[in-house]
Amino acid sequence: MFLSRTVTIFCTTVLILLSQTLCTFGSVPNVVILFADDLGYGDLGCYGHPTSHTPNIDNLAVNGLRFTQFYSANPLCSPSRASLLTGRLPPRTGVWPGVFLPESTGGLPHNETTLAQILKGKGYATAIVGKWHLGIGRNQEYLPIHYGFDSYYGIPYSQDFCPCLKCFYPNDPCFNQCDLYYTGCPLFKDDKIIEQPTDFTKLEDKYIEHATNFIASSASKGTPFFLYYAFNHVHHPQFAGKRYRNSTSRGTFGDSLAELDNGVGMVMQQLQKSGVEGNTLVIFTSDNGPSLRNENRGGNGGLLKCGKGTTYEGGQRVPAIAYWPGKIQPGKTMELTSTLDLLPTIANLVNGTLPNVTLDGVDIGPVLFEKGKSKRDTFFYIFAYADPKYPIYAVRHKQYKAHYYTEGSSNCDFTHDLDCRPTANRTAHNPPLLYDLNSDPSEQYDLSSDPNYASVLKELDEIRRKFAAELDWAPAEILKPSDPNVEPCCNPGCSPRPSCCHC
Ligand code: CSN
Ligand code: MG
Repeated sequence: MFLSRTVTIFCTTVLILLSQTLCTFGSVPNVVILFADDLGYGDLGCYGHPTSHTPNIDNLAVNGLRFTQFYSANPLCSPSRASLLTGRLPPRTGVWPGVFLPESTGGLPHNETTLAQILKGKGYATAIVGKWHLGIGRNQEYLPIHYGFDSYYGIPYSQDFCPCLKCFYPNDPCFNQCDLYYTGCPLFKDDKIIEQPTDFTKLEDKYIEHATNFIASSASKGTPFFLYYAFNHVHHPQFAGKRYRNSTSRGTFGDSLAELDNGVGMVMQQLQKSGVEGNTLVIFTSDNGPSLRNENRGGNGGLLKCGKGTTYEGGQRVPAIAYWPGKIQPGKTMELTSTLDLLPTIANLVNGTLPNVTLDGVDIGPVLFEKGKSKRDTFFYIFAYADPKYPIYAVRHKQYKAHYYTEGSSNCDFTHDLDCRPTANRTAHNPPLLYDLNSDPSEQYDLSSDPNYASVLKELDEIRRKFAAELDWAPAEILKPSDPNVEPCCNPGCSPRPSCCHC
């Protein structure tokens, strides 16, 4: 009697465990994050650009969910990327102020938990292809393979931090300023440099090959996978290979964007070929708004004010599309959402363990899967060159946004709006500038002197004070001293630098 009961319980337990294993095995989705660099709200065909050629991304938008109020965590590259991978704002990650340079000794602190580590904990294969920009380190301790990624293939920072030799096939020079005093752009495989200087005209094809091989091999093994494909496109200097040079009517920016779009298409094609499209969550978005310092070779923020580097809408509201046939209904959502929300959303989706730290993201699963409301009703804008003395430049709560400080950016030089340019020094606003983003997404009509909005101002100010008081600032990683030996060189110890770093 006792024995048979034990056997029954044992057998039932085994059955439950077995069926759970089988069911989770079939249902744990793959995750693909396609992350563009400096792509503005107005740059894609599906966001209204008249001459961009983005058929693959537009197809994701038609068959997926397109966001109209999705925010990158910060208007600049390194802080934005740290926040994407951790779900935490730059003061908490320590990735402030500004961006890592090739000789920076700092990087994403190792006590941060990345989305890759969470997924690794659930048995995922993980890969990053493309731009990292979260540090290299004296002993390469800040490269992605130390943050939960099984493999890395890419250039670890922006391609203007290298002398730009040739950007377009067959032999077109690169436009815009590139830093001639740095070593040639290093292409890393894991922690080894395999090419220096990198040939931009062949780069995207190599990225595509790595990304699609990773999908194919993970899928054939039946291993769930996480691919983080961080394009160097469409950051300046723009580049593209043979097929895309002069392929669009939008000039060099359009050519670079068309090549990015092809990368998206090749990833989607591989997901189909490997039979995993129906079991993969794909997110496409951008690290920050458009660079507006390159005149007609720059990006476009559409109807939003200013761009990269600023806390106006153009700096942080970015295009975003979520795609998962059968799970995400096609359409458009106006829900307030952010790159900060991806970590908690994906962690919950796969039943992963959230790190025991303060997160700035919320689970937006209901927005993705149920046409529901976002749990987020507030967004805090922190300047690109964050400073604890001026911790929060602007707050959005529901449709209202108050700017307590505004400042232009070198990334927006030459644009028509003087508020965006580097000559617009930090300006404190008391009362703050107040905009209703539902009726005025372009931030043109300040409501702060209208007595009808006094209570809105008061509420926003309370939210801001409370958050500023609670916000902890990790030591500034980007202010760590620089060391020329950190700058990647395939011939360590050679001279004369930088030209000897040529392999
Ligand atoms: S970023 O772009 O690295 O993608 O953020 O390439 O803000 O001084 C930003 N900046 C060079 C850049 C300089 C960049 C800056
Ligand atoms: Mg960027």
